[in-house]
Amino acid sequence: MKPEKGAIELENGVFPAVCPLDCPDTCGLLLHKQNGRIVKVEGNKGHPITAGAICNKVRNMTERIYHTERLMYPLRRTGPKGEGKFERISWDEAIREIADRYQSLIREHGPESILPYNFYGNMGVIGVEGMDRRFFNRLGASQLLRGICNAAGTAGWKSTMGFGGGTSPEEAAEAKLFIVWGGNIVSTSMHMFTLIEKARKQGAKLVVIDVHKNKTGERADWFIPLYPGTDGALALGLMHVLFERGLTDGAFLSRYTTGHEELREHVKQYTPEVVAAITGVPADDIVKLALMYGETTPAYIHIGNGLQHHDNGGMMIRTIACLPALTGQWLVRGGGAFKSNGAYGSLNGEALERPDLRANPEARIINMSRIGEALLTEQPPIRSLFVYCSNPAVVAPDTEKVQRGLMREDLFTVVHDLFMTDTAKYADLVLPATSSFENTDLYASYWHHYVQLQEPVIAPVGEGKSNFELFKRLAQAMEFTEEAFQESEEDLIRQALSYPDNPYLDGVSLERLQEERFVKLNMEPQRRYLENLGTPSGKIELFSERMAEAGLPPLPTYIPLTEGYDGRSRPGQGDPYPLMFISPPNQSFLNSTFGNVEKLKKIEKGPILQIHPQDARDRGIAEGDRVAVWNDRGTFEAKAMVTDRMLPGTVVSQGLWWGEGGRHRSNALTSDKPSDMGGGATFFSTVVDVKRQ
Ligand SMILES: Nc1nc2c(c(=O)[nH]1)N[C@H]1C(S)=C(S)[C@@H](COP(=O)(O)OP(=O)(O)OC[C@H]3O[C@@H](n4cnc5c(=O)[nH]c(N)nc54)[C@H](O)[C@@H]3O)O[C@H]1N2
Ligand SMILES: Nc1nc2c(c(=O)[nH]1)N[C@H]1C(S)=C(S)[C@@H](COP(=O)(O)OP(=O)(O)OC[C@H]3O[C@@H](n4cnc5c(=O)[nH]c(N)nc54)[C@H](O)[C@@H]3O)O[C@H]1N2
Ligand code: SF4
Ligand SMILES: [Mo]
Repeated sequence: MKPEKGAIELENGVFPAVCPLDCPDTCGLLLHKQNGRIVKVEGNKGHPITAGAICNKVRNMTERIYHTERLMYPLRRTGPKGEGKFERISWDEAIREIADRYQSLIREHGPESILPYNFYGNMGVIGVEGMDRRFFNRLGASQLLRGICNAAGTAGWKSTMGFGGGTSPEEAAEAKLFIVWGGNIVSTSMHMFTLIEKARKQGAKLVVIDVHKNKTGERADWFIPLYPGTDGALALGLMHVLFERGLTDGAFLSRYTTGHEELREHVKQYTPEVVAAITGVPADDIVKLALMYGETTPAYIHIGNGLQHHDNGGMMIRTIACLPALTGQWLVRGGGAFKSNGAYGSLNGEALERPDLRANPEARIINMSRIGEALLTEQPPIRSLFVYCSNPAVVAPDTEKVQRGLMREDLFTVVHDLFMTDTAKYADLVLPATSSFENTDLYASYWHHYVQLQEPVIAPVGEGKSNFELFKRLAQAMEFTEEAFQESEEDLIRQALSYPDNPYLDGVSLERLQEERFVKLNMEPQRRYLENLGTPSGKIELFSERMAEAGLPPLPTYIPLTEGYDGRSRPGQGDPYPLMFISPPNQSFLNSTFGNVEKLKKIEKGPILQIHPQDARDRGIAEGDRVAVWNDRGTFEAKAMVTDRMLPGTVVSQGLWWGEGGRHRSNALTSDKPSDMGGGATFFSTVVDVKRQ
């Protein structure tokens, strides 16, 4: 479909758009406009991968865009922090106040007293990796380590594979065996599930390995439950059987990997019996799965986010990433693995973010997953926080600590969002943001290979401003005169796409995006994929010197969780809290986004705690009881669902709920301890107990 020129001025029509949410699918959309308002959001059938199907969340996007509680103008706090009392002010006043406060903070305490805090509430790169980054670089603010989502897994994957990309969806569709490992793709990447369903019609099989039978597990040919954080041991057990049964590809191992002889010796200890005792997966099933994996080709592994949110998450993903190399599946079309395909579409970050504008490149780095701790203890103190595209009072680990940090009277907090989120309630200034359909921006998927452009379809709602416009105005107020602050969205898009270091971007241009809407990356270089890996040896590193240098075992190794149990120390035997608490996303929200849309909240039926009949019985808990889940960090309230979807000892609650005085924040319980690699968050390595309320 060709772009409609000036969609924003047209009262009626159907206009192309992109889903802005942090979801691998990055669907192509069509927006139906009547009398100047979007009345319907549907999938764009022209998109080669998403092909017109979209999730229920985004079908209901108008409920969010035209929500009665959408912020309409800037606000200044009038009541105590957290209470939510504000007065209307003008944009000029808001911008002036920020600039004045920043100038005096910089004078008195230096620019590192200011910290930006953002994530991917909107995936548009111009808004979250563009003018905003330029502004904070030029300011010299403290730097943010954005590791809350996938840092551990990325580090683990890269230690084995070097390059941050794996099997393409078009190829994965041809697999005969799909292993979805620690992910819930029915809810979180629905088009991947559609590809699997098509392949199953041709006889392919789906195995799901998870700590609870999620919606994907329900639909699997074989669901394998295991104890949290033990997947590394399971993968090593599979390797043990693959070597023992002669199911490894010696030619592949010799040519493309380091350390396969050492690995063969090393995995002798991980017998099915040893691994069964660690994981809770019966020894026979371990052998059966290994044979299935070793004898089916193409075999594809889809690695979800669940694994890397453990304190041994980097190593678990490093270990699983070794499996396709053992069987040579990387050379089979449709085989291999996926953790993220983000690296294929990587843009020119230096041109976008302009680190050269920073006078203090050594400015301190604050880990976003430890924001509570940082606000409470960092020295010299963080004196100002600028939050955008994120809701840390709900999504960050240890929210009780985050809340205490945000309550600090001497902290000057600005929040830019579409809604009065739990975080915004603690702000001194709250600024209204536009939705992505009101902006120009560029979107690349971290799963498929199509780049897309969003052009504004409706005028800004209320006095909302895009991130781009906001930071451009702030730069003016701070009297930043560099050319970088004069440029337009189109300028930044051109700069982002001009990146000779990434051959996959060859031929993708703004003009083509305007003309064609979906522009495929140039996947030609993928043919040389294995010759070109970014590890120190250039090979798949089964043995990694870098791991050893970092003080970790150089060969993939099972490392038990430090918070939680590993099968040897069963719940109730030594741990102060006997249950492991897993809090993955639900289907109807996108992280905390949509957590204020009544229609979607109803579908999810409120915060629910899934608890095993045995654990429920021990505590006198029955179906539907109100329960409190607690540990030293805090309490989370939910309704009990008694179910045997998990092994005893694991409880699960899906969805990042907010509002209602924070009673339903699952992150009240989670630890802000960083993961073993990459400084990632460890949400799922959490022990708790449960009682009836
Ligand atoms: N509907 C919806 N879609 C989303 C999101 C959303 O919030 N809602 N969020 C988006 C984002 S930001 C991301 S990062 C992705 C995440 O999407 P996925 O990659 O699918 O990951 P999660 O949904 O976090 O699923 C984690 C799964 O891991 C399981 N798990 C936890 N611990 C372990 C373990 O030790 N071993 C194993 N084998 N399994 C374990 C959990 O039970 C859960 O089923 O989804 C994106 N898409
Ligand atoms: N317990 C637990 N916690 C988790 C997870 C989990 O599985 N379990 N998952 C983690 C993961 S994987 C992730 S990625 C994080 C995600 O955490 P966040 O990145 O904080 O994601 P959201 O909760 O969706 O919050 C995004 C906010 O951005 C706002 N927003 C949207 N568009 C714009 C815009 O254009 N401009 C501005 N200024 N604001 C905008 C939205 O209104 C919303 O309030 O959560 C993490 N937290
Ligand atoms: S959230 Fe994911 S599945 Fe839903 S429309 Fe957006 S990209 Fe598509
Ligand atoms: Mo994420």
